[in-house]
Amino acid sequence: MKEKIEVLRQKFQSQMAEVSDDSRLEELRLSFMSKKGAIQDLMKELSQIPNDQKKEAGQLINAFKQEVQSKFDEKKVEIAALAEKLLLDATESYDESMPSACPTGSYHPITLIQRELEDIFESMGFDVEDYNEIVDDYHCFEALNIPKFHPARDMQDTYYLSTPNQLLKSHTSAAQNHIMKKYGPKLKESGRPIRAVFPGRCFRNEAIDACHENTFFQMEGVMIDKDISISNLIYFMKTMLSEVFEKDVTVRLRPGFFPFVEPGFELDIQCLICGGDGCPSCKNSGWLELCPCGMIHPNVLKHGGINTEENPFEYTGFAFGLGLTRLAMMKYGVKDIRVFNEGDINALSQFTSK
Ligand code: FA5
Repeated sequence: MKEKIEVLRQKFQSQMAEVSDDSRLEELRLSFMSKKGAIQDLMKELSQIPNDQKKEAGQLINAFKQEVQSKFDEKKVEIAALAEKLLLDATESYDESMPSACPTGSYHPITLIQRELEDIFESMGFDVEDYNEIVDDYHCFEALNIPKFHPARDMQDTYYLSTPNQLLKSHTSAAQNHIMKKYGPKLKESGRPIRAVFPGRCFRNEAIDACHENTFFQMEGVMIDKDISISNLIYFMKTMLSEVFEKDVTVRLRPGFFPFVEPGFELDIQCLICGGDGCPSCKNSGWLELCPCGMIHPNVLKHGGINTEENPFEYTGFAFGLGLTRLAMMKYGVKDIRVFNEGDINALSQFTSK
């Protein structure tokens, strides 16, 4: 056994001398230390050795194994140090005298709350989707059962591009049609319900005040399957709000009109800035409109290719359009929505996620 180990040691040392990077080191480690490696072969040979020599042979193998392992550890440190040196040499502008504690940036509060919500919805099986900021009239309005000259368009006056038919999306609902077309086939082929949230920046030609901006964020969500009802909608809204605020918040559900849902609701949250007494953040009403929602209108499901003319109620679903910027106001106690777009680093860098 002694001789065999010595031969192996020589082989190991000569191969190790050639190694200069991590991947080659790992290859060598496997060829010696893995279950099919050279040291394991030695262990197998132990069974053929006479009993009175077994103990000594076992100790020799173990000592060799430890020796090999420590050489690997040393080499790993050596390779890392070399890589760092090469990097420093390559960075010509490296200045050792620079202070090490450079100020770091922070995430915008809307990004923080958006990510938090994405995590919450992902944990409930929702896909997170992205969508364009420039959309066409069909996606923003027509596919949502808002034909040309419908009065509901007045509430969502937005900015139109000089390119015909192109506009800045006034709500995240503009992505509903795209989501239905993307996930509809899977719903029909394998029965996988459509569950998706899609956050995004929205634009409106709006009179700006403490709770209205012309550029703000929403997060839309849809769930479509057979037999989806208002109970499903209420369950998801409650779960989401209790996770975000980590405490009971007072909400109210009242009827709301949106041409793309039937029935439609307004979900309001009691203002967390004034506790419901009334302040500029809630337009002195004590309540803040946060998350309109409802059961998706049959025409919208038809536009999305989910239901057909012959079977217009095969699938049902709910949709909601959460005001992300307003949610951030409530979560972080920001009294004026304009703070979010002003770009004041002192104001924006105070927030952290939970
Ligand atoms: C809509 O935008 C609908 N698309 C929402 C919807 C989706 C209804 C799905 C039903 C089903 P609304 O215009 O109310 O609805 O806006 C939704 C939320 O966005 C509001 O509750 C509010 O929180 C926020 N929001 C709307 N306008 C502004 C604004 N100018 N500034 C800041 N937040 C706004």
